[in-house]
Amino acid sequence: RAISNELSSAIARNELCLHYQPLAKIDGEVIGFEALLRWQHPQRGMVSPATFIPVAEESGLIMQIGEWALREACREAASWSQPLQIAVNLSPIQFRHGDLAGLVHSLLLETGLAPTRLELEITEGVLVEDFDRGLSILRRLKALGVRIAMDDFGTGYSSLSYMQSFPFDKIKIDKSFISNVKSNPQSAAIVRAVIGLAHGLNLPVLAEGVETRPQLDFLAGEACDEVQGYLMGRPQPIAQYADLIGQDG
Ligand code: G
Ligand code: G
Ligand code: MN
Ligand code: NA
Repeated sequence: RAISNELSSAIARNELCLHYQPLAKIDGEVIGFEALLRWQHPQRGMVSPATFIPVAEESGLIMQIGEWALREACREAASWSQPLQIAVNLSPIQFRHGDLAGLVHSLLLETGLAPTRLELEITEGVLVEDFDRGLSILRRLKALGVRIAMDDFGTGYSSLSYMQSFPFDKIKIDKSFISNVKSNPQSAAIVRAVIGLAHGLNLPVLAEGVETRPQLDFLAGEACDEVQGYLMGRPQPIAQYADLIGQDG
């Protein structure tokens, strides 16, 4: 069967789950987790979101899957003893249809999660596709008290122009820059410049895809605020991080 057909029944069959990856201060203190979708397919095994998110976006299933991920992440985080941040990725398609701000509002009420603990990660696609609509939804989300992070920063077309349109709460530097930071002076210069840009805008900046100690040391030397990557912790079922969320069960 085509993957899009199977995807349409994945929620009902309980085949989707979330893995959680730590978000840390540069000194290593864990301040939250990013929720990352996983599809446990009965025959294909673990299907990467890099494969099925584009399929879900094309078929429109991203509306249901995105709502499922948001509800599940909020519900999970609301159960933790520690009031850590929970970051959830949004697809630009979720801004195009339906009532995203209304959905987030009702999910916060439904789960009891404090709005300030929720961070929504968006890419500039949200503002490329329909600027006025995207901006208006972002403003309504912000008015709810949730935080908005610009994800994959540096990989799009004109990231800079969007930085003056909306008060983002965080910039996440794409991992493609971090992986080359010790081998490529251009990458190092870009990372340094993006950190400078973020700080000039009074925004904290997070480096994604930190895998090695030398990368971490470079980022600390550049006063990067936060880090995420295999060095600090892989995306895993939340049970693997029970000590961090204050549940030892
Ligand atoms: O998790 P990696 O773990 O392989 O994720 C691959 C891609 O899938 C990333 O670009 C990530 O942002 C995206 N992704 C993971 N989970 C979600 C989700 O819940 N919603 C959306 N829209 N994208 C997600
Ligand atoms: O697009 P977004 O930034 O949401 O996606 C995060 C992606 O990065 C996920 O696929 C996640 O599994 C992956 N990731 C997280 N940490 C690392 C890392 O240290 N190295 C690599 N190569 N990928 C990572
Ligand atoms: Mn992300
Ligand atoms: Na990213």
